[in-house]
Amino acid sequence: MRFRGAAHSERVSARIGVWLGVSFLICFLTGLLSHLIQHPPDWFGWPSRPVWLYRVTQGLHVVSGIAAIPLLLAKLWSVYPKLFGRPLVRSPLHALERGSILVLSGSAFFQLVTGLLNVAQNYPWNFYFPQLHYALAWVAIGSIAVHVAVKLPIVRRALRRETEPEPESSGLSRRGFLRTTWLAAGAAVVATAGATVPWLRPVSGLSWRSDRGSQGVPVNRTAAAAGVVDKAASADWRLDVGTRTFSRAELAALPQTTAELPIACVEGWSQSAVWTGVSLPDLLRAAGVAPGSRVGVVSLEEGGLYARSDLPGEHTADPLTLLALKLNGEELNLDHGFPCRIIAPNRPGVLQTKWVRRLEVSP
Ligand SMILES: Nc1nc2c(c(=O)[nH]1)N[C@H]1C(S)=C(S)[C@@H](COP(=O)(O)O)O[C@H]1N2
Ligand SMILES: [Mo]
Repeated sequence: MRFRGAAHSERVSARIGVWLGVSFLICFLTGLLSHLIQHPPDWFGWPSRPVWLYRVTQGLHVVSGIAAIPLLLAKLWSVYPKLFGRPLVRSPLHALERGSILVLSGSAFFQLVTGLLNVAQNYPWNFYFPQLHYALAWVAIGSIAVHVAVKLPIVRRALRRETEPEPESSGLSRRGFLRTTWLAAGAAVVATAGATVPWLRPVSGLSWRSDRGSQGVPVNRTAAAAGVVDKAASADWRLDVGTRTFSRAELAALPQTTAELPIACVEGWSQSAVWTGVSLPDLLRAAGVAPGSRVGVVSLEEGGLYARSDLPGEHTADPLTLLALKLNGEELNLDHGFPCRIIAPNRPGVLQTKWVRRLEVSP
């Protein structure tokens, strides 16, 4: 079998490979960071400032993953003739190399497809997505590292060669193939990045999450879906903070803080809004607790994955960490967390617990 298409050259393959490697590395590091923030080990601390940092890192995670999809397809296209090379296995090292490419392609594909479906909020599986996505990230980055190490001499050679004579072929030239690849990656980024970059929104056809939803902010899980409508709307609702109890009127009578803070969902959309409520340091002081204590946030919601979150001391000492009562100047509605919700700076959306019932203070 002979492959003579312009795309199947070392140089084309190496150039796409470099960009694919860069986007995978960005995607891996930002994903690892997001994982550490959500499941912090003892040695890990995440600051509460700047308020927008997680919004940027998670936006980068989704954008680099999306850019990687056309790059991966182009890369596979440019090297697939090799997959038919014979003999199948030349040496143990060669077998290892081929095996690692199989693992690499499989895990990379899995990551990109599950990530994309997650961004589209489409969950056609019944496993808990983040754990598998996280585990396979290590498999993907590990096999990429092996692949890069093995191919480094070829990549060097291919990138150093200034010009290679174009093979005589009909159809797309090398330059044309590369240009098409960059265009496809750029288009994929622009089509989705509007979910987190406000000025891209008008041209961002696939960023369907932005600006939809009540009070100017998207809603991931409604009060009805969480099964909290009756309890949240009840006049009997009270908030426990350590050993103290507050009614909503009492919360509204405490000093109020207003701040513009983003919700940055792990699914890639983010949206800034103006929130008003009691700052955590003020609330803790009113309850006789020292700001800077660790606090567990418990929702009225029962059994949901996000029915509970933990606020590290750094966040409970930050005057911008709010127990919000208002959103964009209106009373918080049920879907955004009425009677009150947590809005803390520089955190993933999954930790911005809605329909708060209790703050548990740890010593
Ligand atoms: N109790 C509870 N709080 C929750 C959730 C939830 O399912 N239950 N979803 C979280 C997620 S994933 C996000 S992105 C934000 C979204 O808040 P919003 O609906 O006000 O935009 O709320 C968070 N708080
Ligand atoms: Mo989210």
